[in-house]
Amino acid sequence: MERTFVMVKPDGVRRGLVGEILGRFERKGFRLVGLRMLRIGRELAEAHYAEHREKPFFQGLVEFITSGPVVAFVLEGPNAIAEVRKMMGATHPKDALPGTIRGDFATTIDENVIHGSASPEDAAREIALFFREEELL
Ligand code: RTP
Ligand code: MG
Repeated sequence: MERTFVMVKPDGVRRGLVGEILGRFERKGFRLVGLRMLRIGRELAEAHYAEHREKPFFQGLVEFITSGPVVAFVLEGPNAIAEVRKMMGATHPKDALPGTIRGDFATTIDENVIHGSASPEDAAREIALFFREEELL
């Protein structure tokens, strides 16, 4: 069993894709163990994307992720981290296959609809950034 952190980004919420995206993971068989809707502040955005602090796209990424509400959730299941990344598709939607979330719903790398943890270390760190232990059921 593994837990992963997933987030529908502001473009996905704005476009009304929350139900579609949550539904795909539920139908796949992952268990929803935590869920919250929030507007991310600059501090949390910079902590969440700390690995990209020195990248040229960092400021734009922080602007975007704080531009509107997101829906953050934790999923649990066998190989949840890798499976969720597979269902999300490649970072750049031009490389994401049809049938994946980014392949089906995104066209640009800046607004690519969804985030999912990339490793067990990232999952643990990101879950702790967004949820208190008692919020995970
Ligand atoms: P995420 O963290 O959002 O789930 O995306 P990811 O793991 O697939 O990609 P990552 O390398 O962690 O990049 C985080 C987000 O930064 C934006 N990005 N822009 N312009 C660029 O070259 C570039 N590279 C990355 C994307 O929006 C990506 O989702
Ligand atoms: Mg990433």
